[in-house]
Formats: sequence, structure tokens, C-alpha cells
Amino acid sequence: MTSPGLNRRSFLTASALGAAAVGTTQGAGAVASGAAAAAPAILKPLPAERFIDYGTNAETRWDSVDPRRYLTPQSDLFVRNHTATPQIDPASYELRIFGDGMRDPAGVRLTLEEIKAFRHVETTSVHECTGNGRSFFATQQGQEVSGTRWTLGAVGAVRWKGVRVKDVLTAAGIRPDAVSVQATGLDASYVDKGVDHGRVRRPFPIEKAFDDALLVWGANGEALLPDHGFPLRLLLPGWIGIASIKWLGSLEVSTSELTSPWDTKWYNVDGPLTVNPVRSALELEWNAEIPAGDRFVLTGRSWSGAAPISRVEISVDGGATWALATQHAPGRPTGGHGLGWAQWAHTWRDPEPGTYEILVRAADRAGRTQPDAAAHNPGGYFFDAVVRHPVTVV
Ligand SMILES: Nc1nc2c(c(=O)[nH]1)N[C@H]1C(S)=C(S)[C@@H](COP(=O)(O)O)O[C@H]1N2
Ligand SMILES: [Mo]
Repeated sequence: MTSPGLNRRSFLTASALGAAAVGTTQGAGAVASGAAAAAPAILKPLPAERFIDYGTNAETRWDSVDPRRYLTPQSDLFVRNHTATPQIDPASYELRIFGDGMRDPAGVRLTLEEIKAFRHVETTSVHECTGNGRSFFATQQGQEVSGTRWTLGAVGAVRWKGVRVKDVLTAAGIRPDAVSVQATGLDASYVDKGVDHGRVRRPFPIEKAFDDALLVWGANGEALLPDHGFPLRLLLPGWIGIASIKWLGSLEVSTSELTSPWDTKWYNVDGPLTVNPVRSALELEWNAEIPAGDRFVLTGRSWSGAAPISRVEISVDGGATWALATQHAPGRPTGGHGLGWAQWAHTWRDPEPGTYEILVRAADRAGRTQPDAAAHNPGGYFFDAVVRHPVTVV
């Protein structure tokens, strides 16, 4: 058993090493992280043909997504870092579980090995940032919002592997009157406009902890990459990205409601945001040039944090007429597989030269759909409106 102090020292040393190693391979990407740090915030390569690089954040380019592939490889998955990816030594890593919601408030510390001894479970879920689509508040609705101006690429589908939070909390001795769990990351404290908000952390209700919350170390059959939370992250399937704390350092279990700036100041619109809305994206470049001819096959994906997708409609004439897209998910059944996304295709017959807007509108089995306009909020969260995707047929 090691102390949290030891963990911290090893992380600091490892970050410095990581900076030296990545500085040589990442080139321009490292420069984009700005004056805040010499070390890059994201350690994996971010090739320009697959990512839009915002420095501490990077989104997947939808035109680089392979329509034949259901899952998003970790190498292609968006990254959202409040600070910078820490490199954590799995040998000295420990998860601390404590709080007045535990029979022993001092709690326990679990090594990775101890965590991996619980029954393994796998689940596929769409992993998405709350601010995905944020740029469309400005470009499509003329509204001002703050935050990273994501297009639609702050999302991916991942097959996660881990253990149930429920099993771990039960074994660790949770009290029956516990109501709230706060997850805290091991990355550096988040300093914004001169204010130190402490480590990235967010509470979630005990109901979610006992429903489908997982502690995950695997993604798509591999270990988590450092940027995605190695060696262990929390996963709250279907919930907004910030709920799934990376580099999980502790779970505080409480008999009273816990809060943090990440559920009061941010990621809050009349209350903490939780379940992701319905959204859709075309696997197509923005302002794509499409060859005129007999047919052009449009492909893309739709997803929801609440339920499988039930219907996808597509319009190639700016919303004047709509057709049902054909749902398919190569290698997987459509729906019925947890909170994964639906893949779909639509054949555009006889596209004639001109400029067009392609619109996609999905609905989920919970009866939710995509509105024509998203509800404005200053943080630019939950842009779930139908996106008008411009193309030119040449
Ligand atoms: N410790 C920690 N966890 C975190 C974050 C962070 O900055 N630090 N960012 C959150 C946000 S806002 C999102 S959208 C997801 C992004 O996960 P990814 O980078 O693995 O795609 O992680 C969440 N968990
Ligand atoms: Mo996020």
C-alpha cells in the first residue's frame, strides 16, 4: 500500500518524461496548448486528417470515420482535458473510497489488482462531451455561448471493460443511507481565470452507482490510453462526458447531497445535466463536394443517452422533404445493445449540380427527438437540434 503522496510524486515524474517523449512526435499539436504548459495536454498523436486540435481538447473529424467500423478506436476518440493528461504508474495506483456513507468513514484503498478481482462486465456506450455541437449555437442560431467550439466530433462509441461500482461499494462497506458519490480525478487542479477550483470532480446519485456505473480499465479490448483515463476511469453510461471522471483517484460516499463546481457552476442548466440528448452526424466533410450522377450514398450515425435509436429521417433539400434512412450496424444488431449508436445510410438519387443542405433527424425509444432549434444556454450545452450540413453537387 502506498500513500497518495507517492502516487502524486510518480505522476509528476512521469508527466515530465511524457513531455520529452511526445514533444518530438507531436510537433504543431504541442504548440497549440499555449502558454499554460510546456508539456502537451494530450499525449496521443492528433493527425490533422483525423482530428481538429484545440490544444487541451481535440475532436474527431466525422469525414475520417470509417462507415464499416462500429466502435471508435481509442486512437481516433475525442479528448477533453480540463488540464493535462497525467501519466500514472499502475503499480502504485490506488482508488480511495471514503466518506460518512461508508460503515468506516476512513474507508479503504484498493489497488488495481484488487479492483480487477471483482466480476468483470463489458458494455458498449456512446461517450460524448456535453458541449458537442456547441459551435452551431453561433453558426446556426446566432447565439453567443462560451467554451470549446466543437462541431459534432466530441463523441465516440466504446466497448468498455470493468467492474460494477455497486459490487465495489458493497464490498467496501457502504451504508444503506448513503445518497451521493463524488468522483475525483488525479489530474492537476483546474485553474480558470485565476480561480483554483481544485481537482476535477463531480457527484452522482447512489441510484446511478447501483444501476450501471462502472470502474473501467479497458476500451475496445485494449487498456485505456493515458488520455482516456489510464489506469482507471469511472463510466456512467448514457450520461454526459464529465460524469465519467478519468484517472479516478477517489470516490467519496455521503449520506448527504454532495456538490462540486462541475455540477453547479458548469454542466448545469436549471439543475445538474445528466443524460445525453439525441444527436446525429453525417460521415461527410463540411462543405463536401459530391459528384453528380445516378446516386450517392450518405452514411452516418445517431445516438441517445437514454435509449436505442428508433427512427432516423434524412432530408437532402434543406428540410422540405424527408425520407427514412436505412438503419444498419455492421457487426452488431440495430438497437438492443445498450447505449451504442445506430448506423444508417440513405441513397440520394440523381443528385444534380447545385448547393444543398442535408439534415438528419433521429428519435429514440424513449420518445425523444431532435428539435429544429436547441434550447440556448450560456455554457452552450446539449446542442441537439437538427444540423444543416452544407454540400455542393458538382
Ligand atoms: N479527471 C478528469 N476527468 C474528466 C475530465 C477531466 O478533465 N479530468 N474531462 C471530462 C469531460 S468534460 C469529458 S467530455 C470526458 C472526456 O473523456 P475522453 O477525453 O476520454 O474522451 O472526460 C471527463 N472526465
Ligand atoms: Mo465534456
